[in-house]
Amino acid sequence: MSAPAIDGTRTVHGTCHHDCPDSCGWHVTVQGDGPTAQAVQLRGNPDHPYSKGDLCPKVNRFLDRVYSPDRVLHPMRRVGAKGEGRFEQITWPEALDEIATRFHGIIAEHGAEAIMPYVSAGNQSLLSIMFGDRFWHHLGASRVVGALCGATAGAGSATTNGTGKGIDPSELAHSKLIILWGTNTRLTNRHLWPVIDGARANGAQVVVIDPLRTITADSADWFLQPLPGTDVALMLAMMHVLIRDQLVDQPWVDAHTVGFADLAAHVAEWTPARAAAVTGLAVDDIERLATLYGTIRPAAIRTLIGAEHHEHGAMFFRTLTCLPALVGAWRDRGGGYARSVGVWSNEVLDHGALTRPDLLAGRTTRALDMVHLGRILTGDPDALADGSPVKAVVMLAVNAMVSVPNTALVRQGLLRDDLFTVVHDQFLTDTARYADIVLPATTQIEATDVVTSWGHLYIGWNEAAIAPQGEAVNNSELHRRLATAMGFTEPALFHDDLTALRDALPTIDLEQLRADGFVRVPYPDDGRPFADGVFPTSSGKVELRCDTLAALGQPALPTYSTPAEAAFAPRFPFALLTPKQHTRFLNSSYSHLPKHGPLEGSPFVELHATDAEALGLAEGQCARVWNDRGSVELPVRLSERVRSGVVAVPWGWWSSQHADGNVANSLTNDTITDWGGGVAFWDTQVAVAPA
Ligand SMILES: Nc1nc2c(c(=O)[nH]1)N[C@H]1C(S)=C(S)[C@@H](COP(=O)(O)OP(=O)(O)OC[C@H]3O[C@@H](n4cnc5c(=O)[nH]c(N)nc54)[C@H](O)[C@@H]3O)O[C@H]1N2
Ligand SMILES: Nc1nc2c(c(=O)[nH]1)N[C@H]1C(S)=C(S)[C@@H](COP(=O)(O)OP(=O)(O)OC[C@H]3O[C@@H](n4cnc5c(=O)[nH]c(N)nc54)[C@H](O)[C@@H]3O)O[C@H]1N2
Ligand code: SF4
Ligand SMILES: [Mo]
Repeated sequence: MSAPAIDGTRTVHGTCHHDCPDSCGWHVTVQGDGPTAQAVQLRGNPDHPYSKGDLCPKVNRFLDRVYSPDRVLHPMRRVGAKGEGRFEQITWPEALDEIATRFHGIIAEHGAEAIMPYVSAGNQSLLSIMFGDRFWHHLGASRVVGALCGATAGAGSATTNGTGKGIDPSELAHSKLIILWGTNTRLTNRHLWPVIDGARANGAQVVVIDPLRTITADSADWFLQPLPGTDVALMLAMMHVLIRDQLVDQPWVDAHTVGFADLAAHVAEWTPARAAAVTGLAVDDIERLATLYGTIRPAAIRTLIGAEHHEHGAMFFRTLTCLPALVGAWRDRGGGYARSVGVWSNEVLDHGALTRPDLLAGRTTRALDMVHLGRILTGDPDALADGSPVKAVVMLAVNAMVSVPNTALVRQGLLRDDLFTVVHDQFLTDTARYADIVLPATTQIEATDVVTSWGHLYIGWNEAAIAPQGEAVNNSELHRRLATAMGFTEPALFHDDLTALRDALPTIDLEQLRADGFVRVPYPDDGRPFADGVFPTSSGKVELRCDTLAALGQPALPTYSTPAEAAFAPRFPFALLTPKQHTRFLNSSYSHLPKHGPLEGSPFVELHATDAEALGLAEGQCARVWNDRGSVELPVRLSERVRSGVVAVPWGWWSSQHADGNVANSLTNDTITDWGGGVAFWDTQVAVAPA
C-alpha cells in the first residue's frame, strides 16, 4: 500500500475512478506526511495485470487536475443569478445549516419525495457511487432510476441470455474473428487494444461496424459503415444468410435455444437486399459478413455502450446476443459475446449491505427517470410519476448541463427560482454554476475507496495518497455530514469508509487487497462462461423468441423499427452523432483544463463534402446546426468519417468553449430507450445551414 524510498518519498497504490472500462492501477509518489503531503508523480502501476503500467493522455496529467488553481476548495453560496457563476465562500456549518433548513421546509410542505438526489458515475468507486444511497433511503427522497450509460445494454442482453454476462474481453486473445460492433476500442477502452493486436498477430481478422469512421475503424481489417440505428436490420440479414446457407450450429441451437423455428420464419424476409436498403451497406458486404461469422471459429463480438444510445437501443443488444447462439460460438474459448464485465464483479459485491434499502423502512418512494432530468425539473407531469414537483436537487459526480440530453430543457429547470440546487464537484462546472450551494469534492488521490471494473476482472484498491485539498470531502463524508445536519441518528448513516467497504465486499480479504492493490474476481478457468449451455432465463436456454419480452409489450422476436425521431427528417434531414472523440477528454471532464481542451482545438461540425457543397458550406465556415430542441453554431470540418446524410459534433466541451454557449447535447433527443431506462442521444435529427 505504501512503500518508503531513500529520497524520503512514499509510493501509494491507487486505481483510476473514471467512468472508463479500463480501471487502471496507478502509483502516486508522495513527499511529506499529513495535511501538507504533496503528490509529486502519478504513473501507471507496472504490476497491474490489465493496464500494465500504462495510463492515458487524460490521466497522465492527473496531478494538474488535483492541484489546478480552478479547484473548488470551499463551500460556496450563490450571490449572482443562476447560471452566472458568482459565489461567495461560506463555512461548512453554514452550508450544511442552509441545506438542512431548506430540506426540513420542503419536507414539511411537500414531503421528502420533493427532494431528488442525482448521482452519476463521475467517480465509479464503490463508496463514491453507492454509500450515499443510505442517506437518501433514510430520508425517503425520490429514487432515480435508469441511467445515462450501460443500463440498456445490460437489459437488452439479459433478455436473450437471462444475464448481461458475457466473456471476459481479455479472452479475445483466443479469437480468430473479432467484430467490434459499436465500440471505439482504441479511444474508449485503449488497454484492450493490445489484446486485439495480439490476436491479430495470431491470425485473427478484426471487423469494425460503426456509423462513424473512428480511429478504431481506421485500424480494422475491414470497416462497415451502416447508417446510425439500422444495425438490427443488418443482424437480421446475417441470420437470414446463416440459416439459408446452413451455417447455423444446429445441434447446439436445438439443445440450448428456444424459438429457432419462429426466428427462421421471421428472418426469411430479411434478405441482404432488404437490409442493404435500410442500412446503406452493399449486399455483397452483408453476405460476406454473415459468411465470415458463420465459418470462422472462435468468433467473438465485442460491444460496449455507444450503440445503446438509440430509441431501440435494448433491441440492438437483444438481437446482437442471438448471433453467438446461432453459430454455437459459446462453445469455443475466445468465442461468444463480450461487453461490460461489471456483472462478474457485482457477484462479489453485497449491494444491499452497501446501499441499505432496508432504511426505506417499508416506504415505496417514487421513481424518476434519470434521462428525463429536463422534463422532471420543468414540471412535466408525465415525468414526475405522481405529478408533484421536485423542489430540491442534489447533484454529485455529474455535469448534467453538458452530459444530459436536451440541455436547454435542463437549463430551464435549473433556472427555476423555487428550485433549491446543491452541487458537489471538484470544479465550477456548467452545472455547478446553477447551484444555490456548491460543495467541494475530493479527487481520487484524496480518499480511500475500492473500484470495481467493467472492462476487466480486477477489483482495485485506492488508498488516499494525500489529505483532502482545502475543505474538500469525498462522497461518503458528504452524506455523513448531511445526516448529522438533518439530525438523523441511524447508525448506518455514519459508518466509516472501511466498515462500509467490509460490508460491501464480504468475501474479499480487504487487508490483502489493500496490500496487493488488486484482486481478480471469480471467472471460469476455461474462459467459457456458458460452456454447459445453461442460461439463467426462465427456459434455461437462449431465448431467440422471448415471451417475457412480449408480455412487456415488445416484440417477442428480434425486430427492426425506425425511431419516432425519424418523423422529423423532412424538416431536419441530417442524423446527428455526438461522439466521445478526443483522447485528452473523459466525458465532460478535462476540456476545461489547460493541457487538455486547448490541445484538442475547439468544437466543430463534421460534414461529408457532398452535403457541404449542397448546403453551400466550405471548410472552416460557420454553420448553424439546429432542431426544435436547440441550436449550436460551429465551424465546418469537411470529413470522410461520416456518410452523406450524417453529421457529427464532438461531445465533452463546456458551454464556455462553444461560441454561442450551447453544447452538443442542446440538440439531443431525451427519449427513453425501449427498455432498460437509457437514452436515445443518437436518434437526433438536425438541419444544417450557413450561420
Ligand atoms: N477517451 C475516452 N475514453 C472513454 C470515454 C471518453 O469520454 N473518452 N468515456 C467512457 C464512457 S462513460 C463510456 S460509456 C465508454 C463508451 O465506450 P464505447 O461504447 O466504445 O464508446 P462510444 O463512443 O460511446 O460509442 C461507441 C461507438 O458507437 C457508435 N454508434 C453510435 N450509434 C451506433 C449505431 O447505431 N450502430 C453502431 N454500430 N454503432 C453506433 C459511435 O459512432 C461510437 O463510435 O467509454 C469510456 N471511455
Ligand atoms: N451527446 C452525448 N452525451 C453523452 C454521451 C455521449 O457519448 N454523447 N455519453 C454519455 C455517457 S456514456 C456518460 S457515462 C455520461 C457521463 O457524463 P458525466 O457524468 O457528466 O461525466 P464525467 O465527466 O465522467 O463526470 C462528471 C463529474 O464528476 C465529477 N467528479 C469526479 N469525481 C468525483 C467525486 O469523487 N465526487 C464528486 N462529487 N464528483 C466527482 C467530475 O469533476 C465531473 O464534473 O455522459 C453521457 N452523455
Ligand atoms: S481514464 Fe481509463 S484509460 Fe485513463 S487511466 Fe483512467 S481507467 Fe485508465
Ligand atoms: Mo458512459
